[in-house]
Amino acid sequence: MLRMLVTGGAGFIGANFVQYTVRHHAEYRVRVLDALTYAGDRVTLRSVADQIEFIEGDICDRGLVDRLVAEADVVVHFAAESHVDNSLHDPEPFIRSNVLGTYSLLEAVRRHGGRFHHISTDEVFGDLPLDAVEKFTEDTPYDPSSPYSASKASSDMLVRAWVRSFGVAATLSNCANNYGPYQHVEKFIPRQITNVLVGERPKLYGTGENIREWTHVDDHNAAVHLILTKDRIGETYLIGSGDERTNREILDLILELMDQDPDAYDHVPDRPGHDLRYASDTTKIRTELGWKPVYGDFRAGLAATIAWYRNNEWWWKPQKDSVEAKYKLLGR
Ligand code: NAD
Ligand code: TDX
Repeated sequence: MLRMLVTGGAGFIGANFVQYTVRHHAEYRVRVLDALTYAGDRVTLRSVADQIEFIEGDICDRGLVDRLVAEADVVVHFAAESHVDNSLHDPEPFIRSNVLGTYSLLEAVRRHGGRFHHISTDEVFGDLPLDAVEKFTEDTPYDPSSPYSASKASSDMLVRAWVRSFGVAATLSNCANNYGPYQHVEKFIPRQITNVLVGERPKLYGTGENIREWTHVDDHNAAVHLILTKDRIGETYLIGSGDERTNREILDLILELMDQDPDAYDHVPDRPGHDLRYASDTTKIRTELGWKPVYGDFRAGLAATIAWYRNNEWWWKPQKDSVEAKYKLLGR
């Protein structure tokens, strides 16, 4: 058995990763380290609670991290502040958790050895014009726009430096926008679905022409597992479905799938510095590692996600009012 430490395992992607690992990878004994911020909830792991160990704690707690890393063979690092709008309102937690937290983990891995995989985002590259065919590659220079993406870019740079200078056995992946069950209601797709469910109108930032490349969370997590099976230390892989859509298209589809009027939504003021388009060239992970997304049909994946939110109100409802109150203050 390999001992795996998953940071941020009570959040959206981390919890799906832990569930996926328990279901498909019996070779790992999983331990989760999560600070249970507003974005993390133990209840998200209840279906696997008996098969994992959960530790409530902060990745910036150097003593705790040192002990847990010493007891792990593999560390998969998801923990982060993850919402762009929050970073525009208050950047500090982003610098702390995303930069200092990653530093604290890297120092522990430097001392104790073991494999480290760092989860990052395509937002580190900045954005692409709306009308271009160009995509990000692993060699695209970093050019982050928001405090969130700047903090993730910093963490990626730290990982690369620790590989080169200290020989830390790390890999990195930069994934496109994820969707699926257990995504926090502050994020675009869950916010609009749950708005419809509570009788609020969905909210579209600006013109709605911004483009994202939506990738199912299980496809992301399958890619991470594939990377873990290979010893390509120091390598970075882009992950993305290739399915690019404007925000307005996504909203149209949500309204259609939820039997709403096509114009039953509000335009709200745009996000400051709003990135226009993200799109990743995923040739490297497809050809080197043989990864390809299983969730090819976005419409079906979105319908399943809508059904999940419909059936799991107990999970998201407690957060909904406070999230909307926060958006109201931001005017969005
Ligand atoms: P999330 O906000 O849903 O979950 C983050 C988790 O990390 C929460 O459980 C939270 O409690 C925990 N956490 C935060 N700060 C912590 C700290 N200091 N110590 C310990 N735990 C802490 O985020 P997510 O959407 O699941 O994203 C997970 C990772 O994937 C992040 O690194 C993010 O940058 C990256 N990513 C996300 C997306 C996406 O579309 N959501 C896409 C690409 C990459
Ligand atoms: O109410 C909304 N209306 C709206 O039009 C919200 C919340 C968002 N939007 C727009 C902004 C973006 O163009 O939808 C798009 C997606 O927004 P988010 O869900 O906030 O995602 P994004 O900013 O693209 O970042 C996400 O993908 C990359 C994740 O939150 C990051 O953690 C990840 O790194």
